Amino acid sequence: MTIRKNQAQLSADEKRRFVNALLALKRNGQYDTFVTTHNAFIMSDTDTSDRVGHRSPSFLPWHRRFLIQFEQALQSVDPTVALPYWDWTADRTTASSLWAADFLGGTGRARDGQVMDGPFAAASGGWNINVRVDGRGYLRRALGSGGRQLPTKAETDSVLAMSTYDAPPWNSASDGFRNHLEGWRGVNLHNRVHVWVGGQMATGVSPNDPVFWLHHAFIDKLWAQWQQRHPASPYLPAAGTPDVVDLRDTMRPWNDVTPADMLDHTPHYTYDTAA
Ligand SMILES: [Cu+2]
Repeated sequence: MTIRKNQAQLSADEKRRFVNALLALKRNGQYDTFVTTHNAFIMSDTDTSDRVGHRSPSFLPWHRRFLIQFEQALQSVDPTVALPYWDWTADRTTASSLWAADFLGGTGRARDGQVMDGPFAAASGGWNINVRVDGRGYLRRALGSGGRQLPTKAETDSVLAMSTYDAPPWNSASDGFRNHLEGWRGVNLHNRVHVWVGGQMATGVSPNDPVFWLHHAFIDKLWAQWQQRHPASPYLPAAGTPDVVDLRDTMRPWNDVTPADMLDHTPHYTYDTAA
């Protein structure tokens, strides 16, 4: 059974196995296919046309399915590995163990943003940035640059309190839980974390930084917490919405999975704490 744990609670051995599985997927080419898929959806999801992965109700079930597929790829390398999550309301500084050299490595150097330590530093030789939006082939970060702050627990709780899943026009202008969690409106949770990390994480090729998976695993956990808090609040819209994935519509690129199939995470994994 897959149990997703808080990254701060991982043992040294669990960190080592997770890192090694990431490096193995990078070597065999599978890792970059996930970056390519994510970027294709970022480029095609728009507020006024067909939208699936982002700025739409299916942001949450789409990323849940995407993470399950990635976790299964990791487990094909090492069956003991599960995706950890990063609770950025708690581990909110650059001094967090998340950014230590035995895990993800730290921020980028001032000159060019290049990450200089940890297993994903360019000098390690195992983490070329191949799927990229500019010429730079090395991992970059600028953690908290410009004095940016990660979302607080209080800000996150204010979004978890929203009882409506999503609302017309079902895009980046919507009110409701999904768009506030995604961050196009209000206190801004998910989008702000991408910007706080900086580097590739602030672009469409964000999965180039392994912290992408830990960030989205926490977003996924927040969705589960919201469901527990609002058991009578359904996924919306239910049916008949142009350009938007309704409850029982299939989602690209898989075409065999619907939001309804993704509402319950427990057949796939559980969390270390009550969700
Ligand atoms: Cu994201």
